[in-house]
Amino acid sequence: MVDALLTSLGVPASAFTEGNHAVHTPIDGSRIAAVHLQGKAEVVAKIAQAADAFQAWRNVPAPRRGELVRLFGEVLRKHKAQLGELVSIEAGKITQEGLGEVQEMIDICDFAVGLSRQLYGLTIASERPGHHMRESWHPLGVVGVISAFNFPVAVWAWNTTLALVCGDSVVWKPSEKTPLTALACQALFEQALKAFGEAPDGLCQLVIGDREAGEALVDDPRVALVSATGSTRMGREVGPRVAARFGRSILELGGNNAMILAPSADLDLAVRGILFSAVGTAGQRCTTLRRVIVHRSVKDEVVARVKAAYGKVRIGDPRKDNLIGPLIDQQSYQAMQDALGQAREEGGVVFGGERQLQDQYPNAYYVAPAIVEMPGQSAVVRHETFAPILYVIAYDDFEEALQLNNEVPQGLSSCIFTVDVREAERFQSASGSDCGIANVNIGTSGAEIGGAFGGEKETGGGRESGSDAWKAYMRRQTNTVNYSRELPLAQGIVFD
Ligand code: UN1
Repeated sequence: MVDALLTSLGVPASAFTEGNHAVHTPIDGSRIAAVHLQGKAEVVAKIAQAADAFQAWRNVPAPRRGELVRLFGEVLRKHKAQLGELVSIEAGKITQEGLGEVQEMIDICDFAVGLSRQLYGLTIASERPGHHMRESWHPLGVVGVISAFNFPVAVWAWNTTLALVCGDSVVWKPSEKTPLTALACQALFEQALKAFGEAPDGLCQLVIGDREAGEALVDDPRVALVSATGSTRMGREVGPRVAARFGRSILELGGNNAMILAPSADLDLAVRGILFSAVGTAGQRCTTLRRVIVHRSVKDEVVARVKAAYGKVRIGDPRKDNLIGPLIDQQSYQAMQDALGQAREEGGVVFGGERQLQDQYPNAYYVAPAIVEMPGQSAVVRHETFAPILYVIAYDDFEEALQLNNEVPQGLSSCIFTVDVREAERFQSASGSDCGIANVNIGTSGAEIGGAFGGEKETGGGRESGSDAWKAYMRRQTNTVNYSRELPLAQGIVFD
């Protein structure tokens, strides 16, 4: 299924046929490739190479570093269709979303190229005569990127393009569930390197491995920054381990994203917003809409309309004309069924959620998206289940809705549908949503790359992608220069 595709993307056959680790497609559960899992020694060797590459790369002028990323963007534009298709095969995303993910890579390339001429520092007024102060941003070191199956290529690109223009080298450990897209990204990046011609060897490394490989990356003091995207459980291990060696981390972990649906909302818009956010990517985005907090006066109508839409949504092979592809694997399916069982025990009324197409695909896990009307925000609602389950909770008073929005351990994305400007502004104010993303009249998922991406609380606090997220990939230096013939001391101290 994938051999020709991988070859067309420049991946050598030995990389996906000769390994000890089987790769399956979630489309029908069949085995599509085998890759070699690398252990600690191989990871350590790659980190050493990346550390050497950093020594040279940090001295290349930033706009020149940007040129490498510009070339990579061109390579991606040329291979968008093939890489998008590979994302569909390996991660199960529908064609539109596979292509969208590659577009997200192209967008971040453009952003990073512009940034390569804008790594601005500050000038600071000195309190001393004949002195000036400034703040400079310097390359940081080796950046370790740990990414998840659900955005197998874009999240790597967010991190890598910024790291490269910032003068860093990169070692990437993708999810074991999606090594093929990673091999393809590496092959495409090598095309850009070739066109660029003068990058140091080992600038961007790929490690296909399991937990052992991840640990080697997390624990190595040469890895200055670990940017990890995945579950809160993973982040709970990675964060303290990196901190224990005084490394830096960017954590982008679980979300439990809500929509407040106010009585004034444009319901047509809201239902469309719910549909894309809740069932897109089969509910497997960190930004997936998991909770609708809806005003009691419109609840029945909203639930009826969402159910009607859910009933019509086409489920099946993500490369065909469908809107929902498969879950990534059997464990995901089991986790979804367990959550639905728990929801029933906690008083929930479940609509949908059943397995689909089982006869056609006995080894793949397609599900109908589920809507669960809950009496309140019980334990199951507070937990992130990575599947298309949408909990619906009624509210009477706006303050109560805000409280429900914030009363979960995670803090990634949130939104409100309202035409009441007071509610919209309050939602985005200091005492409004406590999430890293707070939208008005659009859903919780599908953010553009231009904004900083990430969230608070158990989401981990990190920011990737746009705005000034680049600063996390550099080290800040404060410079004070004396151009006088005196040596005045700060704070007026006399020390003669
Ligand atoms: C993720 O699921 O880890 O905002 C990233 C979105 C995408 C990124 C999701 N741009 O839904």
